[in-house]
Amino acid sequence: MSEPQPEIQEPVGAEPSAAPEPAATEPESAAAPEAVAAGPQPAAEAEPASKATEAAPPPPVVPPAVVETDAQIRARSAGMTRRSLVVGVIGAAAGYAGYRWIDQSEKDGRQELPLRKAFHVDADVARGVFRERGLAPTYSVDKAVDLRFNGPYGVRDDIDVSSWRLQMAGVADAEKHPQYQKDITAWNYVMTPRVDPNAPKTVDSKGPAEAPKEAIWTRSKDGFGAPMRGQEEAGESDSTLDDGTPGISLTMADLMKLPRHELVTEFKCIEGWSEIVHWSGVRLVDLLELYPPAKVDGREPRYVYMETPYGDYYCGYDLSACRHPQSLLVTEMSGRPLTQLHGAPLRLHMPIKYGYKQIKRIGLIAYTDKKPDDYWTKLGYDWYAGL
Ligand SMILES: Nc1nc2c(c(=O)[nH]1)N[C@H]1C(S)=C(S)[C@@H](COP(=O)(O)O)O[C@H]1N2
Ligand SMILES: [Mo]
Repeated sequence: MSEPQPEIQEPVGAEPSAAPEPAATEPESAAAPEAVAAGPQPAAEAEPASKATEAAPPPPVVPPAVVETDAQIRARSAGMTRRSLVVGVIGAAAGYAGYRWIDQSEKDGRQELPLRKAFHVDADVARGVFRERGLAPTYSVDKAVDLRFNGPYGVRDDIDVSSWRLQMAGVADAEKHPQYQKDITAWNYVMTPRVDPNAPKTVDSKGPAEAPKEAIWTRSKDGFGAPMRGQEEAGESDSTLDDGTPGISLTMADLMKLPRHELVTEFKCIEGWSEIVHWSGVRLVDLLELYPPAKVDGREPRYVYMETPYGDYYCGYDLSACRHPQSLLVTEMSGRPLTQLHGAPLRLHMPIKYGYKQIKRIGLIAYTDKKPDDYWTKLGYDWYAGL
């Protein structure tokens, strides 16, 4: 990684540095020293040896990606050419116009930095005005590497991707959509216990270290045989939907109707490592525009909550962060379908946030006006996780 660290790394206010150092404060290290996958820190065995055997999500039924990356937009507005990246069209001209001012304000290397310093007394203002509207730096695709594996929560077993749905709650006029469901919590995701002696050790923390013939982890059932939720250290999410919550239930084909985008950005884990990654998928903002939030007390809800199927891992976000033009719902990394361990069939990349907000295997996106629960916040980390 020869690229210089981007300027936006500089924290505004105290919050990023206020996030506890994983090694020092990780409760799991004290409570369960044998557990390898303690926190958002790098796993000992970084690369899954099982890539080839993992089930891939259904091939995207989409026209070939005709997209323009933010890098390209920016390069063009700066009068440069970037031939290494895909050329194409952007989904919405309106969106493009809306972001142009960002690109222009950025082309000389984030001119707003001095302003950010002036605002440091008010972290909320700074966050809203600068951090979440500024673009993270982008790179040419030849700088990208295959992202290491780092977090097992919610991806310990293999999901049958044909059973995957993206549930959405809090959507305006949900019942008017053909994908409306009276109870989106009743959906049954089909999980297969992973049987893979080569899987990274981090997925072994709830099973025997060497178990070639047996499942390395099995989801518990409750007394009625239903899969139990929130089975990891942080426990069940406070933001879990009530049974009987209506919403919409999207298939991958529904998602693939959105314009494809590619992005080459730096992924940063709070532990201190970072890697430049080539992501492909659809913009979260495009999904949110297609299925906008229902008003709460006459206005937009402030937050978005996401969780894995059965809620083992979960994250909360400001709606504004989700509308950031680089917040991407990822289906492919390095030009290949996501592997199970990297969050197949759908994960989030949000380059304005640390890795622990970049949830893998998203099963639910819910609008809410109540600050959502968050896996690592429960364990002492900063809720915003901003860069
Ligand atoms: N479902 C899920 N998403 C997750 C995690 C996890 O454990 N489970 N870990 C987070 C953290 S701390 C990091 S650094 C990245 C790691 O993603 P990777 O394994 O694809 O590198 O995923 C984030 N999203
Ligand atoms: Mo992380």
